[in-house]
Amino acid sequence: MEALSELEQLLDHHGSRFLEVPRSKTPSGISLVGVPYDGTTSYRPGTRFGPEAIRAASIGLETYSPEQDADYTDGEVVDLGNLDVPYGGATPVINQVREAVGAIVDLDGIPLVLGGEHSITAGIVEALVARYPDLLVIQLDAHADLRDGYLGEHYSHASAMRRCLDALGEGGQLLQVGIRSGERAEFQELRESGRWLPASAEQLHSRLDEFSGRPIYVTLDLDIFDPAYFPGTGTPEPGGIDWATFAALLRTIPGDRMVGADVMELAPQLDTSGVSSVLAAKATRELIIKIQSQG
Ligand SMILES: [Mn+2]
Repeated sequence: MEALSELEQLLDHHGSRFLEVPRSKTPSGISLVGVPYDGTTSYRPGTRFGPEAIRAASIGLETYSPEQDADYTDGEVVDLGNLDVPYGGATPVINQVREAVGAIVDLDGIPLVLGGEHSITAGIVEALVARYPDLLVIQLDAHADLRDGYLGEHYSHASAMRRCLDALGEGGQLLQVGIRSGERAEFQELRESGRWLPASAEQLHSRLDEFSGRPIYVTLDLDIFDPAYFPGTGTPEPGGIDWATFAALLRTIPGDRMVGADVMELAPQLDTSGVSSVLAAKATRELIIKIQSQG
């Protein structure tokens, strides 16, 4: 029960909710938690407004997914609300995320984290690796995020995957899908490491064969989508994917092995049409249903 009271202290229980998912202070099944933080954002800020925008936009969505022929109400889902994070440097926030996700996992919840900026993922993965040392992280993203710190910040959002690799150590694995932006050294590492693959369902499917039976974490940086479909993000990068490609990628991932996921980098005010928030909410619904699915 210690983890539960610790978690309760970390959560803010006001505000809207995702679809019709009940608010709860206790993790149960898939447990949504928002992290409204954008303190290391290097270009255009605003992802701190992501979690609430995803919840607000979800009102326009159905609970049923035709693509997966399932309804999220078929399984257990709760919305824990947002972490009450301090603004400023990233380290206190990452510590809080690690503690909260650790508590969710200790209470047998499956974390589904709504960002916020991508640096947050390091705290999540650090917590998950403690429970799942052979974790496979699948990164869907435009950016390599392999810098070893950026602009003086160890936990920068430009270092998200470097910090995840630190956490994964020898036992864990990372696949970096759809990456199309980074510096020369990052791409050299991507090519040499074998971790890099295009946003192709066929290629992801065949790579996943190497990791059969391992627990999977999916980190979705929404800027993997083309700015034409998803302009509401801080560092948009032309040349991205469309919804159909995302759905195909998701189909290849075995949901019954997923131990968590996140949806990062929505900056809702950068898209006055609101469509980016709707896409983020739909991606969140699809991830919930994917985790609930047996395949
Ligand atoms: Mn990115």
